[in-house]
Amino acid sequence: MPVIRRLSGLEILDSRGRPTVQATCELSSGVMATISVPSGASTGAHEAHELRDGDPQRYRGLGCRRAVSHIHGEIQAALAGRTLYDQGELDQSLIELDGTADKSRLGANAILAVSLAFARAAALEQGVPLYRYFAGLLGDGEARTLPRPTINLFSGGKHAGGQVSIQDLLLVPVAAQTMDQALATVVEVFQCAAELNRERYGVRLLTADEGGLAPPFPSIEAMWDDALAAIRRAGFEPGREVALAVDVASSHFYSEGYYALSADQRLSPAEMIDQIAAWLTDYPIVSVEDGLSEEDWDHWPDLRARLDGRALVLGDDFLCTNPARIQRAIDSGAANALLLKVNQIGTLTEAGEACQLARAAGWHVTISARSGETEDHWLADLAVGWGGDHIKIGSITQSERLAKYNRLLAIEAETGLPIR
Ligand code: 2PG
Ligand code: MG
Repeated sequence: MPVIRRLSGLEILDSRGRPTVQATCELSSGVMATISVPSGASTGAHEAHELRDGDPQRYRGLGCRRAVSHIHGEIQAALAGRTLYDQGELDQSLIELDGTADKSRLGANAILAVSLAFARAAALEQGVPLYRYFAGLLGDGEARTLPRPTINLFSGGKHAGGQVSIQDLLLVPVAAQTMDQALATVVEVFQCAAELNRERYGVRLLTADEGGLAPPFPSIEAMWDDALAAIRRAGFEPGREVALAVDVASSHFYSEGYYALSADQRLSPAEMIDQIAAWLTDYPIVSVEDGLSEEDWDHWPDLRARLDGRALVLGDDFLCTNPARIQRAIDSGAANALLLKVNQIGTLTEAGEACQLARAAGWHVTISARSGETEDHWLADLAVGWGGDHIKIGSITQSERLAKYNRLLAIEAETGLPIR
């Protein structure tokens, strides 16, 4: 059983140049592991609390020195020297030590960094790859499939200049049989889309927070049309070989009961659902994330009923990887898929509960990165270990994203597992 000898933290920078938290966990066996946590931009209102320093003179208030000091300080003092039965016991101790519902005292960033660093150290101590350690948290320790990637092509909303309100248009390489084929397919479509952007808008390859292209589309439909044109130009058949997914991220343009989809479109929830259904008729969309706002509980069941059997109704900000919100959504028939982001809830154990709850309800699970990422690639192991149906990492242009795609390629080469 692992005994923590030492914990330390470090403030590092994420892919947007904003501070985030790295933690190192040393066990009494001498095994040491370091891990870093991501951070979002289009965050849900019900996410666990990232502790930031608030000093406007330093990183515009976003410093993480306080969170880091909790790792060396209070958390280490409480945990060092204790024999921990397992991940569950560690995470429960962290939750109790913090004592708040949203982890705001010690910081969800500090708590998650320790939770994950312990996981990586425990996997090393057990001599198993990280994906097998994760698989052991929810099941028998066997990984059986690789997740199918959903990969950002175009970006809008809070991840780009807001030129279109919806946040991510993603490619889903539905015919790919291997991770290698999936990536080769998407890279080809991406290159064709970049060429099209140059021809239509005269812009060279400029990318948004997650590496997606973000030209000045005149409308949302122009963005969908360009995606289809790029798929065709790359020699693939839209729908049969490459489908589309969307993160509408609609909480960010919802206010007082209306969705400000564009300058001249202020839609009621029913009109918003009609609009999404119309996109599904015109384009091969297989997954719709946050089609409605995180507070619009009344209308999510209508959205699900309308899209059932056609596309996944995926909750991100809406569910916040929070077991209580997921249970409410299951009970009210409000969604049928969970976007799982470990830092929305703050420990591996609670994220695991969220995953199992969704699975038990027959839901689909997409394991997701954040817009602020680091070069760490534990997310790939998590998606394999927890049997994610899809993984959402971002585009294929930036190393904080590619670290995870490359890790998936390495796991594929090592295990020969099939893609879902
Ligand atoms: C999302 C994520 C990732 P963020 O909304 O799904 O794309 O964005 O990390 O900014 O919340
Ligand atoms: Mg989202």
